[in-house]
Amino acid sequence: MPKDISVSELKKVAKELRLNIVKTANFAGSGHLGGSLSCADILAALYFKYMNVNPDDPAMFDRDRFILSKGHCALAYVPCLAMAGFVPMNSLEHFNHYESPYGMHPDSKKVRGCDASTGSLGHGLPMGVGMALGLRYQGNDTSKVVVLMGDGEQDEGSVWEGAMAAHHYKLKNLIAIVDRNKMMIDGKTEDVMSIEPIDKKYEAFGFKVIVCNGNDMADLDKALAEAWANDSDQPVCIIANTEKGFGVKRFQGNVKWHYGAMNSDLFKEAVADIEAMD
Ligand SMILES: Cc1ncc(C[n+]2csc(CCOP(=O)(O)OP(=O)(O)O)c2C)c(N)n1
Repeated sequence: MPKDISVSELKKVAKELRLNIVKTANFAGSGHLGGSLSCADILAALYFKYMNVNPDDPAMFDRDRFILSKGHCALAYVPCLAMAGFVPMNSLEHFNHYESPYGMHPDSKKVRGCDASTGSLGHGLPMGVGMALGLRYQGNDTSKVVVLMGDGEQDEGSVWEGAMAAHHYKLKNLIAIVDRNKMMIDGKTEDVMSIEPIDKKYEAFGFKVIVCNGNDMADLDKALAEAWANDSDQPVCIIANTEKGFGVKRFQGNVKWHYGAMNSDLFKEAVADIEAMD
């Protein structure tokens, strides 16, 4: 059951998450800023409104499961888990440091509240299929399994094997989200390996497809509400149109900021840009 939290409150959460993303990158020395900032609204809406999760009991059986298939964006995920109470906020200061529980990719054995170790792209959707089937076999037909993927990640063949299985097994509790920020590591998706029409592809694979603006909280909230209320026997795929680096002008739509390190001036500029967001 989604929590009663307004769009404007969720926007504030997303803004705070963006600030924590750039602060954590600053602690770490570098990070995947572009893809972390593009998906901040999605994570904020999932963890603060939609997903049934409990920081006091991270392994509770009836929780919703989340898989960060674009695992390089632990830079957004771990700060979100900290804000949601799963890990201490001050532990972010050691992100990606030697012997820290947090590397650039999340490790479910080390990060409290993390359901799946990821980083090798293309594995989250097949893992999500396994989790959703496992829940069904255990008699749980209410928990959602949410998988957040990148758009460049769609180039991995295993995504489509997972999609085929999700439809075959009628995994109606599975929600795939594609962070459609139009860029991957080395350029625009449509230049490197065209994925369009991505909505039609998921439709053809048997998904109920919802397209939204993933950086507009009101639109995203509508899309997630529809996904949560899915009463068909189809898995759901949300194509969330976003912008890489959203929130920091210098990073926005700039593939050079897929991964990078900020000097102190740039860090201050990034914080100021985010603080100026409405
Ligand atoms: C199997 C695999 N190949 C290569 C990489 C290296 N890699 C890390 S991020 C990235 C680009 C991913 O692009 P996208 O999925 O669009 O992510 P986003 O733009 O949202 O950060 C690549 C190729 C990886 N993590 N896994």
